[in-house]
Amino acid sequence: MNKKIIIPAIIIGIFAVAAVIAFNKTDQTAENPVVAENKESTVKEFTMTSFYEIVDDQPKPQYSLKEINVNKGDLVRIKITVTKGMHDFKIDEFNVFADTKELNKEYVVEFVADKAGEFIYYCTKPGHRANGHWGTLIVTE
Ligand SMILES: [Cu+2]
Repeated sequence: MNKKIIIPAIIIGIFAVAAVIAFNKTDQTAENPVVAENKESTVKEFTMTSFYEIVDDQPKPQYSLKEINVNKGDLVRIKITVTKGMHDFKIDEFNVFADTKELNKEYVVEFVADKAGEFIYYCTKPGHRANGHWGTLIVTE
């Protein structure tokens, strides 16, 4: 009589423990991506114009922002509007490129600054980088 009660009780007990373990595990895995997402979602947004002006009869192409500062891991969003000339926007190390060919249209590039250091963003049009169409992206560890 006793054994008939004890054995099912043990089995139910084992199931209950297994259920609690399984529940905790799903809970953990569900929580982790949320934590990771929060960590990555620090958005740093910048707005700049891209243009040229004439200085001493020479065209000086440039970005209105000469320096961009972010922290490693930030999601960097840069809004670029060309107001004069034909330009684009490139950062080699982050595989970022925007062919900003339409005047007065806002182009948006977005990337995660996943490495620290100083990087150059620049315009690939012939002669532009050499004439000043570039800036520095500083990613702090
Ligand atoms: Cu340019």
